[in-house]
Amino acid sequence: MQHATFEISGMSCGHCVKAVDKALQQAEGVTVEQVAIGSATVAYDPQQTSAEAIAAVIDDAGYPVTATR
Ligand SMILES: [Cu+2]
Repeated sequence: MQHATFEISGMSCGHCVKAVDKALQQAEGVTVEQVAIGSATVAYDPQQTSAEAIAAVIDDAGYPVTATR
């Protein structure tokens, strides 16, 4: 498993945290480690997904990813 942390804009409350968490939980190959306002940290299987694909999942949930590390 690899790890990635995403900095996310547009998150302002617990609802946003839940929305991002839910989107990540549904993404294949992703284990959510922590979601907070403005960031998310996950572990992922590089055979099933990539940091870019996970960032796209967060974007699609309505919260633009501003940085990945
Ligand atoms: Cu919110």
